[in-house]
Amino acid sequence: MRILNCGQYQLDLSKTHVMGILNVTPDSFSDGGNLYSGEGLLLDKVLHRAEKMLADGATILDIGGESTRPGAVAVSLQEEMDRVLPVVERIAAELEVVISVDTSSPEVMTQSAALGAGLINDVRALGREGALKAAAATQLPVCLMHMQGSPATMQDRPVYEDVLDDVEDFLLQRISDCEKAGITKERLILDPGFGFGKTVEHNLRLLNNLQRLKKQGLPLLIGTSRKSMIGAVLGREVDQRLPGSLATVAVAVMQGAEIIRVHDVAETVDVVKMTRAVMAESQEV
Ligand code: YH5
Repeated sequence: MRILNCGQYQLDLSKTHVMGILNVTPDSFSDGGNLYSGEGLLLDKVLHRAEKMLADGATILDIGGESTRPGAVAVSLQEEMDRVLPVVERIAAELEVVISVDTSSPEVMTQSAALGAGLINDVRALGREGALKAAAATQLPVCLMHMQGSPATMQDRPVYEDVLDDVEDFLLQRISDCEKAGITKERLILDPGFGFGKTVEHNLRLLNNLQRLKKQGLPLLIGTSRKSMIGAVLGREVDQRLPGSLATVAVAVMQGAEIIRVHDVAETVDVVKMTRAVMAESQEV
């Protein structure tokens, strides 16, 4: 049985896991309802939203304090710590769920792990100074995501020789860098990084060819929820992208993605169940 050891919790990789997005950035306009008052982050509201996601069937919650949307400006380390750490601490104390921290900062990795986080999700694939070492020491699993460029400019004019080859080559290099730093393959998750330095065509090609990444034998995480590739195909604003997002989930589950990162947990859980039921048919006698 394939198992991912996330600190005190284990994830059974024969199942498809839904990871609920819990943004703790003041500018997360698309997430509905603000988690901030004039006084700052409202921890009770965050906890309430986390509980709802669990009740809806999420098995992982992804807590992020840095906006990595296209064009987003950098956040200071202190600001990121002030946003993320109290949330990790409170959820770890009150809920039974794997906590993922969406961070590129070594300090946030180290401190989140000490407070009970179970997974490191880094859109920069441990590329920051000190991140490989910090992540290695936590003993936690790490999601390595592909990005071309940086959030400030990545959508300006992304170009690839071949997006499938380039993403695969990058991730293979990072796997090797992780192994050298003492992070074994059993701890790694791969993610093609939808929307991170990619045109709509690049994103669609990646989604239609997830089997290529599956070949590495590592679990896959995909995050397409409400992203602009859906807006571009359907001509929908961000609050009208749920059906499009769900279609991408079915496509990813069919190709064996193990972790699906989404805003809309309840709807995604239904699509995952339905897709898995169809897939199970071929295994029956
Ligand atoms: C991801 O794909 N994405 S943050 C723009 C949007 C909607 C959503 C409205 N962290 C990923 O969710 N971590 C983010 O347009 C991630 N994989 C992993 N592993 C960006 C985001 C978003 C951006």
